[in-house]
Amino acid sequence: MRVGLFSLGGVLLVVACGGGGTDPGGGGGGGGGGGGLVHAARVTAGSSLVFTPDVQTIAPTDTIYFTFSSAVQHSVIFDTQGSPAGIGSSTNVTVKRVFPTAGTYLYHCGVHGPSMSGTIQVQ
Ligand SMILES: [Cu+2]
Repeated sequence: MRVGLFSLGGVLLVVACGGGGTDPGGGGGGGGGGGGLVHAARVTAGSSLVFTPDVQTIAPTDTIYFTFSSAVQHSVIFDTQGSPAGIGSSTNVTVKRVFPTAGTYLYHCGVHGPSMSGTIQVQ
């Protein structure tokens, strides 16, 4: 679990990601009901060979969490120039990425190929 310290106007806030274990945001959507300082979205891949949602829309500098929620191996390979680093083949993991620049970012799973693909819309 990650604990961050933010100093806001002289008030010291401790923001802990909600939920249990190592999954940031737990069942929430990130932010944990604390300050609402982090804008986040999630894409999940489980035992079905799809990314859900297959099109996710975020704002520039938002954080997106890729969660591989089962024992089935997945990876993320970004196909669009200017994308953040890809995610290596793994199971039961959550990895966060930030997209600083507006654009349309295509990606696919390196394990299951182009039939398992998705899009991040940053606008
Ligand atoms: Cu996959």
